[in-house]
Amino acid sequence: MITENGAEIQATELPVTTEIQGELLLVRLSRPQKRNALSDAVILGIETIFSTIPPGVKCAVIYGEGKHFSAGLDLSELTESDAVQGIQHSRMWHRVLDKVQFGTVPVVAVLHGACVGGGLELASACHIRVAENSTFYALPEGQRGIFVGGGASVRLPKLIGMARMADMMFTGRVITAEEGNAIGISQYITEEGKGLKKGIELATKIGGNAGITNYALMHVLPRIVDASQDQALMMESLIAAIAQNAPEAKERLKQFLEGKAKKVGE
Ligand code: 1HE
Repeated sequence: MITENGAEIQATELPVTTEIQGELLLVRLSRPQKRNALSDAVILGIETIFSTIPPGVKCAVIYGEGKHFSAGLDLSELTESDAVQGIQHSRMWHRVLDKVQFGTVPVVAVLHGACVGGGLELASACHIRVAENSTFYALPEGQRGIFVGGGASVRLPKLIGMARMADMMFTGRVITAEEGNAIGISQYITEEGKGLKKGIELATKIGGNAGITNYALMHVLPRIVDASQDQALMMESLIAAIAQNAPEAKERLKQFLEGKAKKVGE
C-alpha cells in the first residue's frame, strides 16, 4: 500500500486488524501504545478493509484496543506541508471515511475512553455508536490551532447541531459519555467493558434486516436529509416503492399478517 506521500507500508504492519465472526466483520484499531492515533497507515488500512468487505458479511463493528477508542490524527505526522498537500491529506480522509459511511455494510462504532478529533470524525462516519461510560469527546483542533479535516464539519452538526460543535472547538469543551448520549453522539450507552457485546448484539440485529432496508438507510436517507424538501419527498417515495416490492418485504409482511412475525418491541 502506498501512502499520499509515497511511502510504502507492508500489509503485515497495518495497525488495524479484522476478524470475521459469523456474518459480522470486527475491525479493531490496534495501536494502543499511541492511543489508536490515526496515522496515514491506519486510515489507509481502514480504506482497504472497507473496500474489500468479504461476501457474506452483513454488518461491521469498529472498536479500539487499549484504554481509548482513538486520540485522533497522529500529530507526529503533522509535518511541514503546503496548502495543496494539506488539502490532499484532508481529501484522503474524506475518501476513506466516505468508504465507511457509504460502503457495502452498516457500521457500528463501539467507543470508550478518548474519542477525540479524528477519532470522533471516524465515529461520526459510522451508522450508529455505542459508548461505554468511560467515553469522552472533544475536538482539540481548536486548541491545536488547526481545523477539523476528516469530515466533522459536515457529519457532526448532523448529530449534535452546529452550535454544539462550534462550542467544542471554540472552548475545547470535553463532553462526557452521558452528555454525548443525551445530545445524540451515541445512541446507546453501556457500562465499562460491555460495549463490544452490545455492539455485536446490535450488529447482529441490523445484519438480519432486509438488504434493501439497510441499503436505503445507508445510501438514500443521508441524501434525503441533504436534499430540498421537494426532491427529498420524491426520493422517499421511490425508495419506499422499491423496498415494498422486493420479495423479501412481501414475505415479511405475509409473516406478520399470518401472526408469525415478532410484534413491535418483541
Ligand atoms: C499521540 C496522540 C496523537 C497520544 N498523535 N501521538 N488529537 C489530540 O490532540 C489528542 C492528543 N492526545 C491526548 O490528549 C492524550 O494522549 C489522550 C487524552 C488521548 C490519552 O491520554 P493518555 O494519558 O492515556 O496517553 P498519553 O500519555 O498522552 O499518550 C501515550 C502515547 O501516545 C504518547 O506517546 P509516547 O511515545 O510518549 O508514549 C503520546 O504522544 C501518544 N499520542 N495521542 C500522536 N493524537 C483529519 S484531521 C483530524 C485532526 C485531529 O484529530 S486533531 C486532534 C489530535
